[in-house]
Amino acid sequence: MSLVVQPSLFGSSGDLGVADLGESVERRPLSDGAWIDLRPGFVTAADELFDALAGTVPWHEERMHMYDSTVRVPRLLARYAQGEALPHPVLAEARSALNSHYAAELGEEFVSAGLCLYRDGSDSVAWHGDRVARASSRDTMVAIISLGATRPFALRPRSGGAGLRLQIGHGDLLVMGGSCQRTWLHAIPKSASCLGARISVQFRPLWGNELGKPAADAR
Ligand SMILES: O=C(O)CCC(=O)C(=O)O
Repeated sequence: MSLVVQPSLFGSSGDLGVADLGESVERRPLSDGAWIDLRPGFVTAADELFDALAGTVPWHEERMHMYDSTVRVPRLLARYAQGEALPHPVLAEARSALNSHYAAELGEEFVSAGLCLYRDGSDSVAWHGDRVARASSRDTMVAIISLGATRPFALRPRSGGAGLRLQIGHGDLLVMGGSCQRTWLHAIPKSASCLGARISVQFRPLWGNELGKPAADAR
């Protein structure tokens, strides 16, 4: 698989690991009890982590049913269930830092990791709320680390009205929390101007876990 990466745009340097959360996390309340947290630069030396994940994760393509046909899911995927070894030690470090920061508020720990590889701007994820979490009356969280090309992360209220588009960059952390999976939708839209590949790592607690979903209908 050949991927276009833009090392000149990557500003990371120093030790590979994760930075502090604490007061560096900025919370933005949304409507209906949803919120997002942002922590730019959470992963340090993020270009090395990108290269390691791009090269070693067993990425696979999935297909989904759409009306009367089966179509290719426009991104590559990998999933790590609770208890399964993560593909890089920095991801274990990130999950542990997230658990220290969020477990009291979340009421449980992040356990699983889903990985997406957007090979270029024609890969995307359509508007959705995570399948298990959106059907539940419980609030939950999804913590996403973004690596590689900056892509707009779009959010809009399910009930209509103004949404927002965040530019989530290399090494940044975004956490969707509260009622976000039930009351808001999110998407990574296709982008004609995106010049490189992007990897996202989504940490989920057991309650919001997407694992076990039928591959054909993820949304
Ligand atoms: O790639 C991302 O940042 C979002 C992925 C996502 O929404 C999902 O896998 O459900």
